[in-house]
Amino acid sequence: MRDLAGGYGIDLLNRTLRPSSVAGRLEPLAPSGFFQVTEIGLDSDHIKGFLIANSSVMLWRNSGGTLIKPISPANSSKAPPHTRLKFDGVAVVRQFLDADDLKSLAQLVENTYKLMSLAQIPDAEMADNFKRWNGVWLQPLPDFLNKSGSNSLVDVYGRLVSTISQRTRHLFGYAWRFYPQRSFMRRQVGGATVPWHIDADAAGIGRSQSINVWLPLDTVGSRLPSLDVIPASHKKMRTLALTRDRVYRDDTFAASFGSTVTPILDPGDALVFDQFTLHRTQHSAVSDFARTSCEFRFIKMPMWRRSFWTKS
Ligand SMILES: O=C(O)CCC(=O)C(=O)O
Repeated sequence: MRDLAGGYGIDLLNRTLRPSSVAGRLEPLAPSGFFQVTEIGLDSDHIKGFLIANSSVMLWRNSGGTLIKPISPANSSKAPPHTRLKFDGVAVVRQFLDADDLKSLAQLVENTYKLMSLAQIPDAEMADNFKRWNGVWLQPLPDFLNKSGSNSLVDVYGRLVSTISQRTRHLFGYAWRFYPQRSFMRRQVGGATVPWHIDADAAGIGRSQSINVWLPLDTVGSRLPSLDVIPASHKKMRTLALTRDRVYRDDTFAASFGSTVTPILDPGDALVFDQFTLHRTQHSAVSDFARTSCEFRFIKMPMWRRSFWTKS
């Protein structure tokens, strides 16, 4: 038996086995070369165990230990984030933000919510979204902050956009451009959850390529809900007609795309996913919670616009 406490890196979106909080042990399953992970204390209705060998992972659920399916090799912790994003449609990036940037983001969000609840919101759409789902769109945010006399927060916002854009481009490719029109902060209260969907239709992206850099400001995946995601669902979802009708929201429909993974994330970690990856608010979440997150979306320019962009 091999003790995991040394920080054995099983990725599987790091759902439970994390270097700092590993509670499991690896038992070699001769002669397969696989290892069985036991004693890992997973949620009863979710993944119960893994079989891993090099970069391949298989998992099974509670019911009778049946293997479900191999997870794409891209899920290996060794694969770089852009490879995981390409093959799985989702990648966890630990410490995407450093401690200072995280602190700035948390302060920006806190102060913005304070101002939004006190001040008049001149932008009608911004006011409506704040009222309906407690969301704060980023496109009109600098103007709102300026008009509220909070020029220093405009600077903080500008610096954060620049840092998050640079990091995204460094990890996922230099063609990605920040898309404030479809980016926002969200403070979910009272257990409001979002059902299965893809951002391409539900968030009205309207671009052929887009990713979401999802940054929770609370630890999620244990007491507070993370996101459930279905790795590799983006490949097939990309081929279907976009529709806002119920079919994408349906559990059976989503289950036909494969198993769900639910990463545990700390503030500063990012879950980065393709606009066609099926996801929802973690289903096993408690019914009454308050949790804050930011969604920085990025798009890729068409080739002709990219060369124009670089010249201008
Ligand atoms: O924050 C959540 O729980 C869901 C977020 C989400 O799925 C989205 O905005 O696309």
